[in-house]
Amino acid sequence: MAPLMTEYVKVALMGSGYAGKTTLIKLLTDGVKKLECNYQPTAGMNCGTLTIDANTKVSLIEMGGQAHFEFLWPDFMRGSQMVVVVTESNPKAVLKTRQILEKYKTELQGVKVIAVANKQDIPGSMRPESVQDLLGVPTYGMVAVDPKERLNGYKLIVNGIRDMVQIAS
Ligand SMILES: Nc1nc2c(ncn2[C@@H]2O[C@H](COP(=O)(O)OP(=O)(O)OP(=O)(O)O)[C@@H](O)[C@H]2O)c(=O)[nH]1
Ligand SMILES: [Mg+2]
Repeated sequence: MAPLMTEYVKVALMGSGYAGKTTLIKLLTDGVKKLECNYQPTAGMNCGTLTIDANTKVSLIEMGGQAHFEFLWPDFMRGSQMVVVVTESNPKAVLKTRQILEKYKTELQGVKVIAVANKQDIPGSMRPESVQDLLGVPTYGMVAVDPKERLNGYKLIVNGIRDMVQIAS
């Protein structure tokens, strides 16, 4: 019998510091009931694994968002099959995220890109549709600190990679 190979899909999370990338990885990969709320900037990179089915796993790789780690981003982007841009949903943060997408458009060519409009629980947040208008990539609302959002986040990743791998439904 031929051995079944597990296929790893590399998905990179990018975006400014404080956007919620580490929180999103925890939401998706740990079985935790309550998510930590104290901010510890990610140094360099961080990763987690998401099991999709018997043959498919996703490596979620976070690129630390603080400016002094930005030199690492181009390599991570080019080595990924999908990039999820995580942004806070206030106008200032969204415009900053738009600049990031503009700056790295060459590296992102040929890479599937989606955006997560995170922290929708904060009053005055922009709606995902408005964030999408500014960013120009498919954008989904998220509250990464809310464990009830786990399934939404999972679906977002699975639907994003669906056209790249065979997923048992
Ligand atoms: N209110 C609210 N806070 C959130 C949400 N998601 C994350 N946070 C908080 O925002 C802060 C930053 O979250 P992180 O996940 O550490 O941000 P990051 O993108 O990994 O930051 P870097 O590692 O520096 O790039 C933490 O205090 C989180 O608890 C959310 O949906 N709502
Ligand atoms: Mg982080």
